[in-house]
Order: sequence, then structure tokens, then C-alpha cells
Amino acid sequence: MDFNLYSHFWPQFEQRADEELLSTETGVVFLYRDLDAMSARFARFLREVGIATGDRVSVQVEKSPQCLALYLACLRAGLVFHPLNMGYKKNELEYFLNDAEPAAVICDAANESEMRKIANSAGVSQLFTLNADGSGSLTAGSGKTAARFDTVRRDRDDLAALLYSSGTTGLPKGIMLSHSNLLRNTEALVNAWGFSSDDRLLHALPIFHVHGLFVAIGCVLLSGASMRWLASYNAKKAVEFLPECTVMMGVPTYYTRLLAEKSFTADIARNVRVFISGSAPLLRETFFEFESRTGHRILERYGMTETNMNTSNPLSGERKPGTVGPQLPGVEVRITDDDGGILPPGEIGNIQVRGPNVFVGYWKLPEKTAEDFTTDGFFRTGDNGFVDEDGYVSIVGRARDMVISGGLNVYPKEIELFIDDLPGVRESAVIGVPHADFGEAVVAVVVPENVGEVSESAIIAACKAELADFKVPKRVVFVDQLPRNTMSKVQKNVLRETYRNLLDT
Ligand code: MCA
Repeated sequence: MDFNLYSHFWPQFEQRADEELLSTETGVVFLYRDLDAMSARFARFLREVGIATGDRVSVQVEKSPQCLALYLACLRAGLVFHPLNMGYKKNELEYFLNDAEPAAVICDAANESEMRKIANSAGVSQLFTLNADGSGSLTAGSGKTAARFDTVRRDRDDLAALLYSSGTTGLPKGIMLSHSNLLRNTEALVNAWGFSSDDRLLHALPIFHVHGLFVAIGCVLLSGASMRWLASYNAKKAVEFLPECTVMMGVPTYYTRLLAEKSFTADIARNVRVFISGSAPLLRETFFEFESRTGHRILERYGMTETNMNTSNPLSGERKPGTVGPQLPGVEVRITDDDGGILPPGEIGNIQVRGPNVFVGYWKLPEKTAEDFTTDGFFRTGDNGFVDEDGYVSIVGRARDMVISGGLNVYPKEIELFIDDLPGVRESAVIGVPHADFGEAVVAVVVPENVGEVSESAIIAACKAELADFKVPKRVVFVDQLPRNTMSKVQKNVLRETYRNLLDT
């Protein structure tokens, strides 16, 4: 069987050539035929300049229909798509390019000279530009090539994408996702959420993460649906475009910001059949406020970059607030104690997952891969939770102390290593603290070398210069010492409790 994800999207491209695939917020329409032609040109061009099957293509560009075409081109040519958050700064980019060893980098023309230096030092010779308006050397270079490309066959474990995620060490690890991982998960989601060609999705998520790229776009392309395409999330625009949409996907911040709009009413949501939330915990208050405003019970689901989607509240049937629903068909979720013993319903333990959705392994880290899988093939997610009598999963904690801010994962270790290196800092602990807009936001608790030697604004400024914005602490507080347990481990739960109201507005 050919597992190439694009080959499975292809029937829709063929049947719906003259139908709309997406409209931008300014009303520019792209047909299925347009994306097929653009992706064929990009695939042919990348091949012509010597990028070979299996090579990585690192992409740091603004969200645009052309960027979507580039992703599809990589699938078609068997190249490994490596998307990068636009917020990443020089050191972060150096790390990613050195680790991923791409054959080509694609960036916005505004960042070209900086990116070229980084690419050169990482030994990447091919660099092309792609701008938010679709212009750039990639588009210009591929303009004369034929708009036809024979999608290459892919086997089950052939890679489609490489996405990075950190962990306890603070060093991001490449997560290898295969064509089959993406295909099998998308099929499960299309069925679970009842996607069809009658659907129109409000697509406002970034497309450098699993949520906006694989979940949202995958469901649309596998079912022949269409999208209203926003370059970034804006609650006023969401209110403007929701009446024409049947599905919305977002992180909880999207829903809290919608509720803050007085003009968001049940009437605005009249054609929507389902609102889906993920990437961060949806507060019960948000769930109930949304229900009373619109009559809709937001459908919450659970996934992670390593596994795509694992569980989902049902489309028909009870959606239980505070839970992420039962395991998706084909996915096995179990709860274990620290010795690997399987726990009965109701007991809190480690969440483990097995299924065709689970990633192939960490890029160039076979030992780490082996460590994170059990002998019977379950992935240790690092999350803690329990399953109720009806099979609904609830997540109660994250073993790795990860912070989820506005749907973006922040790994404290990475920020702590950076802050600890700053002059005047003895040590630091980074925690997540409740935040009305982002759900949780980053706070750094710092022990200075000497009182008054370093200021909050200096630490924040240093972080801003080197780290992507979403990782920058919203506040820095100074203490004489960090609370530690008898094993001398920092008690982050104590810090979280102490500073839980720090960001109240
Ligand atoms: C922006 N800022 C943030 C965040 N985003 N700070 C913390 N957390 C964030 N997520 C900073 C900005 O740099 C700025 O800083 C200040 O906060 C205000 O920015 P604002 O303009 O209000 O932000 P925005 O442009 O409206 O963005 C917020 C957002 C966005 C819409 C929530 O972050 C977003 O689209 N998040 C979705 C992320 C996502 O797709 N997650 C899925 C991951 P300053 O004022 O200092 O300049 S996939 C995943 O997790 C798994 C697999 C899954 O299950 O889905």
C-alpha cells in the first residue's frame, strides 16, 4: 500500500478541482486545483535543485496558502517537512538547523540575511524565501516549472515531518512522524468528528504545530471540506466569519477571547455543528459559559506532538467537561503506576499510549526513544491522569512540569538553563501560573547572587533577546532560596501555590 498522505488527499483534489479549498480573510479564493498546481510546482522545483527523497526542509515562514502548498509539496516529493515557529530567535534556529541537518531552508525575505548566516554555519547551502503574500524566490523559481508532479510512493514508516519538543533536559528533541502516523490519525478524526465535504472550517491556528497543520488541515483535505483561512487568530474576525462555518478548532484561549466579545452570540454560531478544543486544558468555567451563551458543549480532545490525537469527547454522546473523552478508535490508552502495573478506573497514574498514531522515534536519539517506550510498545507520555468507569480520560498533571501557555508548550528546564547563565543569577526555577488569557503563563523564581544585583526587567530583556516570545517570563520574582524536598529537588508545587495569584489582573 502507498502510505503517502498526499495520495490519500488526492481523490479530493481530483474530484473537487474547481471547488473552493480556502478563502483568505480578504476574500482571495484558492480552489483545490490551485493548491494541487502550486504544490506540484514546488515539489518539482525542490527536486530540480537537488533536494532528494528523505531530505529535511526547514521552514520558518508566515502562515499563507503558499506555505500550505509547500507542506503538500514536501509530502508529494517524500521530503520531510520541518516547520519552525516564527518567534524562534538566532540561538534556537542554530540548534534546530544543526540538529535537523536540512537540505534546504525556506524563510521570509525579511529574515534572509540572518537566516543565511545560520544556514551557512549549519552547512545548509540551499535557501529560498517565501513571504506572507506568497512572493519570494521559491515561488519565482518554481513559476516556470510544469504544474504536474507524480507523488512518490511512501512506505508506512517513511517520514513526513519532523517537529521538535523539549523535555526534562531542556534540549529539544526531533519527533519523527511518518506518513502512516498522520494518515491513520486523520482517518480516525474524520470519522470521530463526522467531517464531510459539506464542512467549512474556521482555520485560525498557526501551521507550524500538530493542531493547525495535521489535525485541522488533515481533516479538511481528507474529507473534501473547505476553510475560511485567517493568518492568525483574532476574535473579532472569528465572529465575522463564524456564520459561514460549520466547525471551529482552537486552543482554549481562542474560546475565552470569543466569550469576551459581546457580539459573539448563539446566532453567530448558528451554522456551527461542533467547536473543538485542544492543546491545553479547557477550564470548566469556559465550557459552561460557552454552553450558556451558545448552546454548544465544546468538544475537548487530547493529543501531543509525539502521538497526534489520542482521545476525544464524542460527537454524539456525552461530552464531559474536565475530561478529554475516551480513546479514539485504534488508539490504546492505559494508566499505570510507576512500576508499570496497570491501574483500575479512578486511580491516578501515568498515561501511556499505543497505536498507529504514535511517532516513529526521536531523531538521531535511539536510546532516548527506547527509554520512552515500554517493552510492549506503549509510549510514556509523561502526563498523569485517570480513566473513569465510562472510559473517559482526565488529565491531572504533567510529570515533566511542562507549562502550556496559550496552547504552546514551554519546558521550564530550557528557560532555567538560560536564566542561570545570566550575570548575577545564582539559580532559578520556572513555573506555570494561572493567567486569564493564556490559561497559564511563565514565571521565573530567581535566587540572585547578591540582593539587588539583577533586576526583573534585565532578566526579561535578556530572555526577549534570545528566546521566542511565548517562552519569556511574564514576571520574575526574587527569593533568598528555592524550596527543596529532602532529596534537594526544587518543590515546584510549593512555588506554584505561593505565586498562584501573581498574574491576577
Ligand atoms: C503570544 N504571546 C504569548 C503567547 N502568544 N505569551 C505566552 N503564551 C503565548 N501562547 C506574547 C506575545 O509575544 C506578546 O508579548 C504578548 O504575549 C501578547 O501577544 P498577543 O498579541 O495577545 O498574542 P497573540 O498574537 O494574540 O497570540 C496568542 C495566541 C497564540 C492566539 C493564543 O499564541 C496562538 O495562536 N496559540 C496557539 C498555539 C497552537 O497552535 N498550539 C497548538 C500546539 P509582548 O507583549 O511581550 O510582545 S499543537 C499541540 O499542542 C498538541 C499536539 C495538541 O494537542 O494540539
